[in-house]
This record gives sequence, C-alpha cells and structure tokens, in this order.
Amino acid sequence: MIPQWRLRARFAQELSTMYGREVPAYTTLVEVSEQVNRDVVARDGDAAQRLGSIGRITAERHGAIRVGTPTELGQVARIFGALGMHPVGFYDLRDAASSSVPVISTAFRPIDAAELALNPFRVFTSMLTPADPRFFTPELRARLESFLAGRQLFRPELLELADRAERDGGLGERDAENFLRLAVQAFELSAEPVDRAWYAELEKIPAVAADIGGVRSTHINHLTPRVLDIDDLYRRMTDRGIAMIDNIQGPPRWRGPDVLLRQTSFRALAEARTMRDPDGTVATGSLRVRFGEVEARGVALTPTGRARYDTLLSEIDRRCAAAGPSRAEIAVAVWEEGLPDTERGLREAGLAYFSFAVSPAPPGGPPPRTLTELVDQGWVTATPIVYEDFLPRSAAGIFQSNLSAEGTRDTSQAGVAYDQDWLATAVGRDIHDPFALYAAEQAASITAVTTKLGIPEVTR
Ligand code: OOG
Ligand code: NI
Repeated sequence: MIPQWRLRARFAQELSTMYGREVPAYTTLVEVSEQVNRDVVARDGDAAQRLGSIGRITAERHGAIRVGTPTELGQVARIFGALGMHPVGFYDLRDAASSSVPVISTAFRPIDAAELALNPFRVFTSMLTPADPRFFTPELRARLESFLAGRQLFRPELLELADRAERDGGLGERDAENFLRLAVQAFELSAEPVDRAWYAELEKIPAVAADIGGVRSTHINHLTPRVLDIDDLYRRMTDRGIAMIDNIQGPPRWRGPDVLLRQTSFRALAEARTMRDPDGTVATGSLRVRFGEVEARGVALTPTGRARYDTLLSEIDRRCAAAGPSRAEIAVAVWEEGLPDTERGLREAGLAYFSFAVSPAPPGGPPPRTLTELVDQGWVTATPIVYEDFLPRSAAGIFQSNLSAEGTRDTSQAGVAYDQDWLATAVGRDIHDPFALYAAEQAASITAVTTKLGIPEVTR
C-alpha cells in the first residue's frame, strides 16, 4: 500500500516534471531558487532552516488551478482528498483587486504538522463566479454555464481511484501508478483547439474568465518553489533578462522576522495553442496565461497579528498616496513602527504562533509557570509555526499583474454573496479555518510541555 503522503509527494514531483516540460522558464526558476537556497544555507547555516529544513524547502511547491463549477470543484476535492489534502481557508478575490478577478478560492493542503513535515504540497484552487452580475450578464452567464456543464475535466476512472485512495488511506502500487498518471494528465495543457470567438468574448471580462470557461479542460496555471531569500532571487532572475512583475507582494524585507508570505512572479509567457476560427479553420495561435511564481514563507500570525498586518498594509497605502519615498522604503518604516522585530516580541505580544518543546537539557529545580520564563530560562524552546496558507490581496495582485487588460466590472450591480458556507456546500466538505489549525498545533505543543514538566498549566 502506498500511503497518501507518498502519493502526494509523487504527484507533486510528477506534476513538476510535466510543468517543466511545458514551461521551460519554470525549470530556470527552480534552478535559480535552488542556487539561492544553497547560498543562504552556506551563509547563515542553521539559522536559514529556522522555518523548515532545507530538504523540505527544496522539495516544497504550491500549484494553482482554476475550475468553472461547484461540481468540478467537488471533483477536485476528491482528487486532492486522495492525496491527504483538505480545503483550508476562503478567499474572495472579486473585491481584493481593482481589476476584475471573478473568482473565489480555497487552498487544498495537508492539515497536520506530521503530514506537512512529510510533504507540504498545496494547491490554490479558484472557481469562477458566473452568478455575479457585476461581471456576467444573465445572457452570458447562461451560455457560460451550459458550456461548463457540457465538459468533463476528470475521467470517471480517476475519480473512482481517488475515492478508493481516500477511503483506504492509500493505493496499491499498480493503482497508484494509474491514479498518478491520470491525475497529472488532467492538469496538462490540452491540445484540443480553442474556440477563438468564444475565448475572445470571455477574455473581455477579463482573461481569467476565458482561461477557465473558454476551454474544455483545466490545466496547472503555475507551480511555485519556495526560496529563502526572495529579494536575491528577484535580482538574479532580472539579471538573466527575465521580466518580473513590479513588486514582491506581501510584507517588506526588513530587519525583523519574516511573517506570513512574500511572493513574486515572472510575467505570463506566450504559449502556442491551436485555435479554431468560426469558419472551421484550425491554425496555431498563442495565449499568455501561465506564469512562474516564487515565494518565501514566514511565521503564521494569530488573528491579532493578522489584524495588525492588515492595518500596516493600509498604512503603507495611505502613505504611498502622498509623493515621497518609494513603496519599499515606506513599507520598512511602517513595519519598524508597527511590529516587534524579534520572535520573542511577536510571541509575547501574542501576534504569532509557535510550537513549544521541552529543551534537551532543562535546568533543575521547579519550573516557572509562564511560557516567557520557561523559554528565557532555557526550559523550553519556541519554534515559529510556518504560515502554510495564502493572502487574498497578494493572490489578487498576482492574478492582476498577469492580466493584459483590466477587464470589466459593472459596479452598479450588487455582488452575489458567495461565502465560506456556500463554498463548503459546493465542495461537499468542511472548509478548515487556518487560524484554528495553527492554534491547535500551538495548544498541543503546550500541553505536551506541561505534561512532560509535570506542571498543571502555564500562561503566556
Ligand atoms: C492563483 C493566484 C494566487 C497565490 O500564490 O497567491 C496564487 C491563480 O493565478 O490561479 O497562486
Ligand atoms: Ni501561487
């Protein structure tokens, strides 16, 4: 029996091989990321691995896919369920950017620490929102929904194997090979001709609608390696002549701990696609949809920390509205004013999550009863819990920076309330709350500490 985590690791690996074949610039990005990671480890040693072992970080990827209907999303959930990946978080990108990104999203990923350590593969999964009248007229919505209802993204055999893997916790070798082959195939770029007129009509909404609803299949949109120094990576890619988007999304580079997530990407590249014209002629055209993204991860923030993060981002926007220093300079200043610049500071202010463990050689005598004292006096170690999720504004920014046009949005219409409960029903599964997962991991580590030290409880 091949357990789910091995299926997940093999899927991530095979998807990466396939995507490297389809998008050679991805291979360059992976090579440069690996060089950067090697250099950071050589320079900083163990400190470089504070947020994960170099083994995990080198293998770590997230993918992104986009589907059209709740039924398709439900099928995606079965395939990822087979790999031990569960829907976590709800992201509404419709209002997270100035241009139109008519999707809502969740991320499929492992949810417990042991599974994450075995292989942390995650997939940001977006679903089109045709019922939102700000983007789609009733007439276009009807045609789009009927087009989507008539396509089949996943073969029944794939879904059947997925259900079996989820039920049994894995698959025998032969079934595993079949399952992985079919699953990787389902995310390859299809050779089927694209209906040029239909695609062009949807492209005005913006291009995301055409990428999702203009074709009869889905595909992996990007696969993102994790890097230890994203500023260095950005420079090295630019030096190689690769056009990167203007910014690194998320928190700035600064002297304090990395929090949450920083991401950047290179612009979508033109890829040859077969197109069918209204008169039936088939010719080779090109589409720009798929891009390469890279990310650096930091410590997960508590709800208080996250609220602080959101306030700081708004403060950066506010100060940027006035002329003066660059956004990067403003961001550093705002960060230095608004966030403790040490892990200890983040911990004591209850802004970030940590995993606690009894030290290998604790001092003697009666242990103190606060986490701060336990850590300060060498009883206990505190290791940051890595942020495993995404950021709506960064995600919308990544979508947006890769769209050639702003698209259209009729702001006179009210948006349709697609919310987390709606999504859970569509997926047919609970959507996990990211904060609850981090809090549970931290709480379990504290319980293990108090049990081992034989003390009833501790406070912060
Ligand atoms: C997803 C964009 C969001 C991220 O890392 O924030 C994303 C997409 O382009 O489909 O992948
Ligand atoms: Ni991404």
